Amino acid sequence: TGKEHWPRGDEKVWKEALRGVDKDVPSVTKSFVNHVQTSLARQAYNLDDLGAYQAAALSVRDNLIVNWNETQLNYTRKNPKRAYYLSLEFLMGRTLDNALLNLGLKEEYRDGVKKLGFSIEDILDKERDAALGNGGLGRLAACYLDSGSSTELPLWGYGLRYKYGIFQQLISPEGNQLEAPDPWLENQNPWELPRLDVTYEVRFYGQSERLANGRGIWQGGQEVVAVAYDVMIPGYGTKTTNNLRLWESRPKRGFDLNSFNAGNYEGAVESSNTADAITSVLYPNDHTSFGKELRLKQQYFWTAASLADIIRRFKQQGKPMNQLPDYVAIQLNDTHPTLAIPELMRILIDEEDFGWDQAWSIVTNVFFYTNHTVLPEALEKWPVPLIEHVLPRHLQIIYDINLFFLQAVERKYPNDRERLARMSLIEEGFPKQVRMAHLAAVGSRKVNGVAELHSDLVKTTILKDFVDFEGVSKFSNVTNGITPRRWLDQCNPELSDLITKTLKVEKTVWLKDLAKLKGLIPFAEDAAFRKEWAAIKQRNKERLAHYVQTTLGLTVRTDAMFDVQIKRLHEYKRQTLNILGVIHRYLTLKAMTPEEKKKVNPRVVFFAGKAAPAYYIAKLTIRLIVNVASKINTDPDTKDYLQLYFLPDYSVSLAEVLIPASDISQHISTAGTEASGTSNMKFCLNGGLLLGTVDGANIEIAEEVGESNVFFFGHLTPAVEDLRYQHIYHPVPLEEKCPGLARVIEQVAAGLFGDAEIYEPLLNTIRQTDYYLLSDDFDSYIAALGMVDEAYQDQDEWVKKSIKTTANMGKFSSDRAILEYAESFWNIEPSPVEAPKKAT
Ligand code: 73E
Repeated sequence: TGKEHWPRGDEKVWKEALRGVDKDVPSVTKSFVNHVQTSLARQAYNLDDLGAYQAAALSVRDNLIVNWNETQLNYTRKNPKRAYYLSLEFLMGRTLDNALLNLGLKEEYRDGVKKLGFSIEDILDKERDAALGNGGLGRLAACYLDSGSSTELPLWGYGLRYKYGIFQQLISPEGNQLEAPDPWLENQNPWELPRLDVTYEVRFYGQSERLANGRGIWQGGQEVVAVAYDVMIPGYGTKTTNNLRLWESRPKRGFDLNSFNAGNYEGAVESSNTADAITSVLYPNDHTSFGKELRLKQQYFWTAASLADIIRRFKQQGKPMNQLPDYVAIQLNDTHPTLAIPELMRILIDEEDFGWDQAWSIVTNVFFYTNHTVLPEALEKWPVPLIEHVLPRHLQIIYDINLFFLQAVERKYPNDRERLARMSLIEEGFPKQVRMAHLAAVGSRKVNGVAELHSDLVKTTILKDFVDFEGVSKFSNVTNGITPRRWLDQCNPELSDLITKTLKVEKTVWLKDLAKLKGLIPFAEDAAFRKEWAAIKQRNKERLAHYVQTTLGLTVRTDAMFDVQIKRLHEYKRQTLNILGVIHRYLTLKAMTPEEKKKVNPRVVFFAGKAAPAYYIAKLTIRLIVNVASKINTDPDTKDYLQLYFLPDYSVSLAEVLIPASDISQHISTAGTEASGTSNMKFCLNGGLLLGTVDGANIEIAEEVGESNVFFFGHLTPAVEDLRYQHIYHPVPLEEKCPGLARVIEQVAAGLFGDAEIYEPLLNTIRQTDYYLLSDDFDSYIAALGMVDEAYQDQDEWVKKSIKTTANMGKFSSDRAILEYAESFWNIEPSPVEAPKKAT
C-alpha cells in the first residue's frame, strides 16, 4: 500500500489503532478508529470530514451512554421526586461540541483526530442543527435541560420527534423568503437512541359514553402508536446525564389487509399515512393560534404518551396513585401541553376509579404552567366542535372542570355574570372555543411568567380575574436564563479563556457559578486587559466576516461597529423600526458633505430571522431589508459608512457566530409585548451592549449591569394603551407627528428601493393604526442610535462598558432559573450520581 492510500494523518497511528495495539495508542483514538471500521464500515483512505464527524459522534456517544445508564440507575435506586418538562419545541442546535465540553474531552479529541489527519473544527462544522423549535421558547427548553443535568436535578424532557424541523429559509434575489423542508434526519442521527420497546397506544376520535357514577368509557376511533426516542443530556462536569424523550407516531397496523384484498390499495395504506403525519413536521408559527386539527392531534398524542410513560414509571415503585404529587412534578411549557390536565383526570377517573374531587386534587398538585406571551393572537383557543370530534371524552371533562370552577366563582362573587363569562374556560361564539390559558391556570399548582414585567402583566391583564379569585400567591415569576456553557464557553472560547486567566478560577467553577464574573469589574480599569478584551471582540468580528464571505460571497468591513438584530420577524419585535432607522441614516449620510462624513463612524447592520410562512407583513419586511441592502451597499456616497446584511436561514449555529461579534444588539419591541427575550442575555454575556426598549428582560439586564451601560429609548408600558387609543380617536397626520419617519416612508413609497407599490401594505400598518407605535418611538430611537455612535467614539469607555456588562450578567444563568423552578415549584432536589467526573 502506497502513501496515496493513507492521505490523512499519521499512518502509524492509524495502523496501530486498527491492530488494536493498546500500548501508547490513546483510548480516544482507538474508539474513533474502531467506529470508522465497524459502525461506519469505512477505512482510513475513504474517510471524509462527514465520516470523521460520525465516528467522533459515535465515540463520544459511548461515553454519554455509560453516564446515562448510571444516572438512570441512580434515580431508580434513590427514587427521588422527579420533574418533567413538557415542551412541543426543543431547539437543541448542534450536540458534539457541547458533549465534548461537558464531558471534559474536547482537548483529547482535538489531539486524537489531529493525529489521524483531521481538524476538530472542521469535524464539528459537519453537524446539522437539531432545529425542533421556532425561537426563544424552544431554545429556553434546551437551556433548561442543560442546566438540569449540570445541577444534577432529576429532570427529564418530553417532546415530539418531528421528521422535519423548522423550515430552511432561502432568500430569492428579489428578497422573498422561500421555505424549503429541513430533512434533518437524512444522514442518520447519532444522538438519539430508538426505544422500539417503549411504546404506547393513543386514541383519537370514537365515542365517549358517560356512566351514572361519573366515569366515562371512550372507545372506537383510531389508535396510533407512540415510539420513544431518547436523547442524552449531559451535565457540565457532572456524571448526571438526563433524558429527553421524543415521541414518533406510527400506525398501529401498518397495513390494512382487508382493504388490500378488496383491491383498495390506497385505503390499505391510508391509516398508515395519517398516523405518520402526526410527528411529520413542526408548525412554523409562533405567536399565532390557528386551530388546525393536525396540531391538536400533535398536542394530544404527545401529552398522552408522556403521561402514560410518567405514570408507568411511577407505578413501578409500587406506590398508590394518590401519592403521585409527592413523586412527580410536570411543567407545562406554555399552553401547548394543557390537554395533559383533562388527560390525567381521564386516567384517574375512568381507569383508576378515583372520584372527581380526589382526582382534581391530584391533578392540581402535579402541574405547573409557564406563560410566555400576553399577545392576544398568541393565546391558544380550540374550537369546541373540533375537540368534540377528536377527543370526545376530554371535552366532557373540560366541561365538568368548567362547571365546578364557575360554581366556585359564583359562590365567591354571586350574580356577577360578566365575571363568569370572562373567566369561563369556554368562550361564547360561533363556534365556542376552549381557552387553554384558563384551563392551564385553573389546573395548575403555580403559574409563572418569564420576566418581572411580564409576570406582572400576566397578573394584571390576561389572568387578573384568576388572581382575584385564587389569591396572588399562586402566580409568580421566574426570569428566564441561558446556559453559559453554550452561550459563552462554546461560542466564544477566546473570551472564556481570558476570563479564566483573569479570574484565576477554573472555568469549571465560574461556568457553574456565574456570579463569579463580578471579579472582572476591577479589570475594566486595566488598560492591558481592555486591549485583550477588545482584540477578542475584533477577532470574533473577523470570524463573522469570514462566514459571510464564504457563505454569501460578500465582503464585510471589520473596522466598523457591528449592530445586530436577530430574532423571529414579527411586527411587535419591530424589525421595521430598525430598517426605517437604517434608511434614515442613509438619507442623512446622502445629505452630508465629505467633510462631515469623515466624522462618521462606519456601521455594519446585520439582520437574521425567519418569518412565519403565512405572515405577509413580516415577509415584506424581509424584502425591504434585502432591497435596502442592495441599494446602500453599492452606493459610492455611503458604502464606506453604512453596510447592511440580511443573513439567511437563522439558526442556533448562526447565532453562535453572530452573538460574539456584536458591538451593539437591538431588542426594540413595543413596551409590554416581549415577554422576556433571551438573546438579549446572550449578547450581553459576550460583552455586546444593548439598545432596547424598557421591556421584558431588558429591564432586569439594566438593573444588573447599570443603566449607564445600556441604551434605552421609547415609551413605557403604562403609556401604550393610551397611545393606541389616541391613534384611533385623535389621529395626527404623520408629517406633523413625526416628520423624520414621514420622510423615510415617503422615500420607500416613492420607489427609492424599487417595488414602490409592493411595500404599500407594510407602510400602511404605520400610516393607519400604527398598532406597534413606530410613530411614537421613532424620534427617541434615532436619538438613542446617536448616543450609541457617540459612546462608540470613545473606545476606552466603550470597552469598559463591555467588560462591566459581561461582569454583571451572572443572574441570567439558566442554572439559577432551573433551581428556582426546582425549589419554589417542583420541590425536587439534586440527586448526584456518586463520584462526579471533573470536566477540564
Ligand atoms: O419573549 C420570548 C421569550 O423570551 C417569547 O416571545 C417566547 O418565549 C421566550 C422564552 O420564554 C414565546 N414564544 C412563544 N410565545 N412566547 C410561542 C407561541 C406559540 C408557538 C411557539 C412559540
